[in-house]
Amino acid sequence: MEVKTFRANTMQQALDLVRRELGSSASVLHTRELNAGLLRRLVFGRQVEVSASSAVNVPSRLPPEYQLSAANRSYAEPVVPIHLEADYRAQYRDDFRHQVAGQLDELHAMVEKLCERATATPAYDLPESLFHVFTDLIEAEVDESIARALVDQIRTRHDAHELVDELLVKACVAKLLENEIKVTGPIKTQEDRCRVVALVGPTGVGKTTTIAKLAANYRLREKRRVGLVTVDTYRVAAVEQLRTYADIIDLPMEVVSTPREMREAVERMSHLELVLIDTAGRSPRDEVKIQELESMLAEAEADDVYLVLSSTAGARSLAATAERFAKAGTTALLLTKLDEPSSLGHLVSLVRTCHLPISYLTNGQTVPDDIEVADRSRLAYMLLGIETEEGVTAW
Ligand SMILES: Nc1nc2c(ncn2[C@@H]2O[C@H](COP(=O)(O)OP(=O)(O)OP(=O)(O)O)[C@@H](O)[C@H]2O)c(=O)[nH]1
Ligand SMILES: [Mg+2]
Repeated sequence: MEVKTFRANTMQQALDLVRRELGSSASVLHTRELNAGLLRRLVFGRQVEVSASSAVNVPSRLPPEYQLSAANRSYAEPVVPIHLEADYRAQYRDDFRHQVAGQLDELHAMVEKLCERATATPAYDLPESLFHVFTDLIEAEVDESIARALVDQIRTRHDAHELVDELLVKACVAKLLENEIKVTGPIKTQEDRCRVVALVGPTGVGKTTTIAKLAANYRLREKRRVGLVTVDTYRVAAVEQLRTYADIIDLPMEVVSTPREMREAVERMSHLELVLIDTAGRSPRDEVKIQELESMLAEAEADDVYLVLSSTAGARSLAATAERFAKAGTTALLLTKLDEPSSLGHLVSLVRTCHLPISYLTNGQTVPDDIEVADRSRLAYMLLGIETEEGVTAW
């Protein structure tokens, strides 16, 4: 039995081909629509395929008015798809609805993507490498207006031929950010003077763990005389947490609960080179407690008050927290948990707008290893999500 396949843009055209080649007594055995998906249809156009044979005589599955031999048909007459035979109509309707719903979903996703791209794309033409850097910054969650400002600066400062190499462009962007970052360097201890450093901040950001890291490094690696003071009497377990570290590292430790006790404790430790003060986590919205903190640290005559901020917080919350804790007399930022978020771009606005320099960065729970002195260049690369070949700076 010879079966022939015909393809055309419409069912009408396909049936015309069948009629022309095999005659109007031919039997249509099978029909299908090609390029059913929206994308394929957009790219390749609509196509239908009809398989027919003049050698068999199967009962027609078409309603009488649509049969190939229908005498009253003219070629110009619109042909309803062959699927529309009576017993297939319900099935066809369901399939059609399903298909349309799928196509609408596809279309919706495409429109959304286009809109996203339109908002993420600067309204002007960027050289390709600069454009890639721009989209990488957005992906690293750098605020869009900052990303624009950075690429704009690069564009105005460099000729087009200098902007061909993407790595070079990234290095330029990192350099721009680096110039805006302020750091304190490590805590500077002196043999004949006691330096007092306090850590303050919201709850659970890693203050006590960071105190332990600093204490262990200054005591064990730098061989400094270190003491600990905690004003954390708010949480029972908090004192025990610090005492455990003090015992392991073999450090003197005092627990205080009033400004007077604080002054006395620091005086007793004045023969040491470094006194680290741990404080209870405070809500940034609790102005009274933050004010209390300030009075306590004033009695300690703290040289440095590090505001500990977790990089897991959002950009706006970080900025608000930095502002509210300013009342406690903060002198620098200490960023923790850099190992947790998948990108750190949200910290860019904080380091650019906060007037405080950055002291240390912590990147894990391990005491004493997961801490490093903040370095402007390394921090710029980290925040922008640019890979570097150097490993983590050792203490
Ligand atoms: N992933 C990660 N976890 C950290 C880091 N630093 C501290 N942590 C963890 O964060 C949790 C809270 O740490 P703490 O040092 O108790 O935080 P805190 O700020 O003293 O908390 P409060 O005293 O309750 O305000 C602990 O599970 C730490 O192990 C860090 O750099 N990375
Ligand atoms: Mg604590």
